[in-house]
Amino acid sequence: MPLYLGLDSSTQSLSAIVLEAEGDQRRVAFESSLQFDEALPQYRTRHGVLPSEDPATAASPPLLWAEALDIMMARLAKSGLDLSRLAAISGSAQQHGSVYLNAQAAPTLARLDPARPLVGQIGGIFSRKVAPIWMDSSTSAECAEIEAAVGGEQALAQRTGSRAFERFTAAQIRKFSKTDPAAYAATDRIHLVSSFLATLLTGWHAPLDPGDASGTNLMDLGACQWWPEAVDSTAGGLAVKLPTIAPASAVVGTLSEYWQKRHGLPPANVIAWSGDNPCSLVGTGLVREGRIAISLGTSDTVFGLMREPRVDRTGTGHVFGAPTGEYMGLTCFKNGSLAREAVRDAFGLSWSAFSEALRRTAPGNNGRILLPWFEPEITPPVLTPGVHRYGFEADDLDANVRGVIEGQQMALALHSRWMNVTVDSIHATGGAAANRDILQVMADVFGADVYQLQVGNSAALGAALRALHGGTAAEGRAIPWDEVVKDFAEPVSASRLHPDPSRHALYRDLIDLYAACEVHALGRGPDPSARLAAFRSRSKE
Ligand code: XUL
Repeated sequence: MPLYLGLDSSTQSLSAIVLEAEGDQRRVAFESSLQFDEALPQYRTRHGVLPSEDPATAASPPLLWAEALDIMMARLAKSGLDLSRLAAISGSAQQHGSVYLNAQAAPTLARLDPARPLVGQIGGIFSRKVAPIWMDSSTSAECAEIEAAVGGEQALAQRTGSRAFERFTAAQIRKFSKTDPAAYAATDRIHLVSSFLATLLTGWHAPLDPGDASGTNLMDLGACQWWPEAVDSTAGGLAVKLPTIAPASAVVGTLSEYWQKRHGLPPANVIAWSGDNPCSLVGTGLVREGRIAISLGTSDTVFGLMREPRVDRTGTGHVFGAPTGEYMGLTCFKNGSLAREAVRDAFGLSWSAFSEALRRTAPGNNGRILLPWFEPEITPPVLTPGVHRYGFEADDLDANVRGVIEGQQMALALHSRWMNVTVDSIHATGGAAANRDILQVMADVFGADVYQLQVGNSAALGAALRALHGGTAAEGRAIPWDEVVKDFAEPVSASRLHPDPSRHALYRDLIDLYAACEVHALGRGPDPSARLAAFRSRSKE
């Protein structure tokens, strides 16, 4: 029976899932994960990111991702699986991050020595040692410049699916071209994390898929090709430095001889890699419109499939290409797991003590609200971090625990309204989706059933399912998406959490107050403290 490998290079870790599948017989045959900070401490990352004095900048070493890939392939080789059956590989990667390669990259990757580790051989292929990643918010000036050059925010959003965002690749490339023009000139190819890792596997410059390319602010969403106006407005000479864009299910090469000889792997097809969110769309089984998924990971994201691109006129969300060839709507929050951890650590709690605090506090937090901006935030845009507490102090354990979870869930609900989806059920994924107390708050805030999924890492699973989809299509036996995700990405019915109608009614009111707190904290509206006090006395009646 053929095997399909999905890899997921996220902010903090690299994971792998191997599926064994033929007809109705299908199972997860291998799963493994390595945390960057622990497995590769020599890179000195914290949560996968290089320390920086400036909270607005965030970068990671691309060599770290390459070394992790080599280690994971070695683990796979030792898994005991009959890898001669490995038919196809695909991958998922954190979105937006960019890797800058010089002209040495192509010849170096074409003649790697399988007797030696990858990392010792590719040190010379980078024109920039670090890769700016999605957590970077240092490019507001470049965003404004790009929008002005293409005719404004709406023009850019209509064409590319998003207004200019600091973490998107166009603004990052522009900043690099301005601050280090010599290194920019020495750059032969700019990959996203996804296409960089695919390139390491195939040994030549791999194309990008439309899902990840739509996270650059450079792709024409309708044509699934680079939009020359945005490309030319971003940096001089950029067009020739960008990879090509291929359909998400395209075979972009085969596993190069390096991997075959080094780890005893076959010349398996490599299917275009994509971003973690497009992969998670498949990994949470959302191949039909009408349901949404919420991923509670390093970033918290809310997303769903769209048949037609409905661009967000408020400028909050994004429309990306979906692996099915359709579209997906997405809103991203930077203060995800690190914000939950910040509260847990501030009180020295274990996760079970954190959950206990959540259980013993009243839904609605007695009208107390926390805006969880521990780091600069993406949604809404907050460049200077700062946690805002309305009605309580920083040392109140219970109010902070409930405050961070309710604040995040209300922000997810508020800022996904633009997608215009009637949400009756949510597929929950990401590390924190294992916590049913958090998911109950999600169900109550959204007024929707919430399901957990069998496979926790939906991005890695989605990558493996994309390998299955692309791999079988390449052999001329294409499988419809419904069947691809069947069994693997189905919600577990026994895991269903129902919303409580009275709690949902309470959150429907509180969410307006949450929105008022956001507007106030951003300096654009009055202090809502009196409204919160009125809410508190009403809920005591
Ligand atoms: C999405 C986004 C994050 C990253 C990291 O737009 O920035 O979700 O993909 O996971």
